[in-house]
Amino acid sequence: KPPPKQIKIAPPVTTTGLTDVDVRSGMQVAALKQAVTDHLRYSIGHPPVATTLHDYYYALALAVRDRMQHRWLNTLQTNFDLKRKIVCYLSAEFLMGPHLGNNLLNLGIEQEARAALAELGQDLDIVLECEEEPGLGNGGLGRLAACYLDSLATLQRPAVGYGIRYEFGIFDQEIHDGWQAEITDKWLRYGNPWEIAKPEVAHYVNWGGHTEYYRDEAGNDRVRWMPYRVVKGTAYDTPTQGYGVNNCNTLRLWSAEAVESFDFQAFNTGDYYQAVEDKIISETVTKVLYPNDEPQIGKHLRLGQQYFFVSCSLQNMLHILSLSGVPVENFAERYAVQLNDTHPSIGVVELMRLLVDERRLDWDKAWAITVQTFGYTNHTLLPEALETWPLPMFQALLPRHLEIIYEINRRFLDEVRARFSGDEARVARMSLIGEEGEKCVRMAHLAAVGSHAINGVAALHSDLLKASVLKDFYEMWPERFSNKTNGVTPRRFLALANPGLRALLNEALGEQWPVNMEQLHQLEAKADDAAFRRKWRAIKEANKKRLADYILAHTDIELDPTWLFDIQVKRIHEYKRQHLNVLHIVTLYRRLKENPGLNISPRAFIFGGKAAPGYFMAKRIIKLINGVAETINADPDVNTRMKVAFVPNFNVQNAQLIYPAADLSEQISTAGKEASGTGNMKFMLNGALTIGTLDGANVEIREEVGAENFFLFGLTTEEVEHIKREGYHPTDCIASNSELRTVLELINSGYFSRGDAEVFRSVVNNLTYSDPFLVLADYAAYVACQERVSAAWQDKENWTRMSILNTARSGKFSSDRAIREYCDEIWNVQPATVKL
Ligand code: GLG
Repeated sequence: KPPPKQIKIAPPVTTTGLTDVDVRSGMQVAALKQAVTDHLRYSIGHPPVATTLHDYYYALALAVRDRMQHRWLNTLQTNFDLKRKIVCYLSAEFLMGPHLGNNLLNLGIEQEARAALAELGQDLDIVLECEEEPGLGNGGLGRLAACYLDSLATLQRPAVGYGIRYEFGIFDQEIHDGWQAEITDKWLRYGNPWEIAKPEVAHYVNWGGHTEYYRDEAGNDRVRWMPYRVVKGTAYDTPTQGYGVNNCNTLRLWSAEAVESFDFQAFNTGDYYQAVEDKIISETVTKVLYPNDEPQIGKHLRLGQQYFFVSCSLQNMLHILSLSGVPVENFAERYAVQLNDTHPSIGVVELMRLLVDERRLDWDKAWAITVQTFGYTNHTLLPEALETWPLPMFQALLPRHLEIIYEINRRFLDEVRARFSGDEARVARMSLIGEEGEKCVRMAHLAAVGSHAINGVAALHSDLLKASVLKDFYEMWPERFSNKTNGVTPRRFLALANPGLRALLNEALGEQWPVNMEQLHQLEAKADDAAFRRKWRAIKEANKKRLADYILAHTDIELDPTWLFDIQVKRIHEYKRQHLNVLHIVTLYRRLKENPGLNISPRAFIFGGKAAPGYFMAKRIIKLINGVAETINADPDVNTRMKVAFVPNFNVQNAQLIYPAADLSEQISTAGKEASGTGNMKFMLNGALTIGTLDGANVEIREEVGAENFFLFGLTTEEVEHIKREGYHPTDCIASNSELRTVLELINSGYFSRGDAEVFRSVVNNLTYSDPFLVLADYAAYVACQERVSAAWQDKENWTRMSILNTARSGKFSSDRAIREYCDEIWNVQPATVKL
């Protein structure tokens, strides 16, 4: 039969004269306005009398998503047609932050949306505040994954972010009487306009049980995994739009459900109540994000989460591969899979299982594919953060994987013995199984053995990685190691967060800088232009006013935007040393009390950050900051020259107000402990000067901006190690520094805790008798460095010059640079332009 004639159907015309194509994809004000109105009516369905501000947010979000949908589908089709290699970024965390503002920016329709809402009587800025941000991450690691998705799309690289759709993300932090209180993050409560549920995209994940051996038709010995339970993972897709391009990639998050027709007969009792219980247990898997940043948590369910999302993701890749008719042997030519820390490193074993047990490839072929596929990024050297799983727990959950690990290990250790014959100590050190104390699986070793590329996240960290945690692996495979210094997206953290500066940069440099951050170097010439400096200062002051308003609304603390804004925002952790910052504040306070005429630069000390709910010392540090704030802010002797504020619930949304308002960025971790830091980069982008140690990416920030524009203090990594080797005695620091002694005594006396001397005893004792992060050893240098800051602030013009130079020289820290390096040196993934 001849094919039916193609009939052209004219798009229906709405009463406004817009075609429905326009209403779904038009980028002009009229189309957007009509789209919002339509979504209010057809998607949300409240009568005008019940329409809320949130409804406007939701309707605009849906209208924006429609515009992305078009681009997203074209991207998927283009990738499929061109059979391009795809980056699969596996991460247990994606800290995306609010989507609406960012998507408007990346689509280039902010002004149009603003005007469309205005015609409907709404203010875009107020509507933007309605968004509940998806807090599916703890801190730097999760936010890095989000920045990388932004750059991948912007650089037109085919990519999928694979992760977990936690029903509850990172807890909301409230401050009650100075203490942190954790509130469940019910982010899905009012729906999520950005995700598209794909219930038909589902994979089944096994748990527990045992393995059986059998002989296949060809006479080969094979293994069958007889699980105790099966959980179903379904996909939820969030399109991630590139900036100024049509490319729109996918963030695919897996949600766990029960398999009701659990049809392994031996286990199927047909009991309805059992089935409901099964549903509850299954759904638990993706219920909540573990709120631990650095230390590993070692919980059964956490391993379950990791295996769940990794298995779904790898099955999904195999499924798509066979859809496109590519043989499984070509897996590594089509997928570059990156392990964001060891959390997804069970993927190495799972891919082996899928290839050997299910696709019946022979071991060597499967192993070659696996190693060629994976890359591993290490994010920390802290021993307490390196993941290991006790063997009994691992065996109970993943019996087949443990067998495969033993086989990987057997072959690997043979290789080690062949290379380093007679060195049994090395063999024991490198084994995938730790034997000292409780036997365990070492996930970093697994990731290193199963990946062709291993990288750290800043130059110093990559060097330390090769010299410490993965030294033996570096000696075995030096060619696998490289550095990929972290980066942050200038779209969200400069263009979106700092519209004032964006306008000035557009005026001075044109509009290409958000995708070509090296152009910022052209600002260097402007640093000597007094009129430009005036504009620069006015923008900074307006940003400080904006933050001061926010802080007043959320804490009742009033800050003066003409003061120096000295800011430390990040997770609360002893190695990040928020308490060192506090010691300086108390020092300054005492000096002012004793010498009221002292000439200091008036300063607002601003903190923000969450503590892991079970981290005793971190929670005390929050209480200490708030105690010191309460005392100082209420003291008329000093509060015209210094104040302290703790911004509750630090998240991506308020971070966008905080970074642009900073004059001084606190990056004061113990040298060798902060792998990179990325907040340091966000501050620099926005023209803050850094006070910092030679740690993580601070080293490279200082290199880029020049030593004269950076406030350096403190022990180096080698000095820290030396002191620790020699035996560190914090009491010596106290004995030789009477000011430090007085400061500690004041804190210990109950002065900052309404007379209760118990509250901070543990903090002071810890510093006095143990001080594992050398706070006291760096105290004097830090205080002296802060005096240099104070003096530098007095020279407004020069401070502004330095501020401009910080932004001008921040180009290296764009995530575009980082992603180009990953694509060229690890993933071998090329750009693919998407046309509409
Ligand atoms: C880690 C490190 C940070 C690093 C981040 C991203 O502690 O120093 O910047 O990953 O690589 N847990 C983290 O946030």
